Amino acid sequence: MNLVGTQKVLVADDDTVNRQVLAELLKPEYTVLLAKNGEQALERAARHLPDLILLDVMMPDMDGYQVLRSLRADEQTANIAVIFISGLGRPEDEAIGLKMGAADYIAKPFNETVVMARVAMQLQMVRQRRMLEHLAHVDGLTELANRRRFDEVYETEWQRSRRNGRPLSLALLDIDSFKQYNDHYGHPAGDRALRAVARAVSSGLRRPADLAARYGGEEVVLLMPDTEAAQAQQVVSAICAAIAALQIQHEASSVAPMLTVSAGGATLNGTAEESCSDLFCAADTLLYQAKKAGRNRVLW
Ligand code: GH3
Ligand code: MG
Ligand code: MG
Ligand code: MG
Repeated sequence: MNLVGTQKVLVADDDTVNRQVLAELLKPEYTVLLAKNGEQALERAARHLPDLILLDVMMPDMDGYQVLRSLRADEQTANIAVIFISGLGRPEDEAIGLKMGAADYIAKPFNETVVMARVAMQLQMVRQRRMLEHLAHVDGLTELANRRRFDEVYETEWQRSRRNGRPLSLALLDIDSFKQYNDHYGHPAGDRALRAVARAVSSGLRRPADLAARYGGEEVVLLMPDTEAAQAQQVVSAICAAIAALQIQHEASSVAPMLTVSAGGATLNGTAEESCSDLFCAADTLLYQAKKAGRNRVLW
């Protein structure tokens, strides 16, 4: 996530001089992208996902209003901040732009200092919004997604799987004898072990759409869209093996002299009549059975 580093600004204007003046103005502080018409603006926005778009209103073929509507209609670009920069300078024009969802409106001819100040203010708000989203979605200790994030993604992926008939795999991982680990090595060591486990889980995921979230204290849930049971089970087994291979010493474990995990997994096969809590319950039941059967194993 782009919380630090240079922010990207896309300037979309059919007037060559305007484009150049704005580019020169912004270049010392930001990465500047240029588009000379609406179509190019949409293409560059989708490809580069800029933090902010300075968007001319009057352009031939596709005007700025249409560009903004198309941006909002596409999930990927829907939240990109847009400042209209327009020769239409009446208060009514400004009101129209803001009602459409533009973050700000600058009338031409523009004052360079004011443009820079307004751009800086919008980019500051973009950073703050990203930071809040990060805090709302990420678990502070492990840096995995948190349960709130998991619930959102799970709902979306479950619906998608029902719609397109593709499999959806879910697994629950739980550290074995972790209470004894804390009792034996202390809570701070437990936290470090938990972070190491989280890193191993993250590195073990194969696809960008896979999600690992901290579901409870020492429980991690894995969501693997479009993944068959056999394939998902392989991923989870490899993750469990990688965790054991970390060789985190655990003398007090009832299982092995090192930290191990147990896992239960289940796969929704698109056509099934189950609810999303059924899939979760199936994985949870198998986790319970994995514990009962002696821990340090994966059941599907
Ligand atoms: P089992 O093999 O059956 O899973 O046994 P367990 O001891 O791991 O299971 P249990 O659910 O009884 O205990 C989980 C322990 O995880 C209890 C708690 O002290 C520890 N735990 C939960 N969250 C954290 C955390 O954030 N940091 C640390 N250090 N420990 C945690
Ligand atoms: Mg124009
Ligand atoms: Mg537990
Ligand atoms: Mg446990």
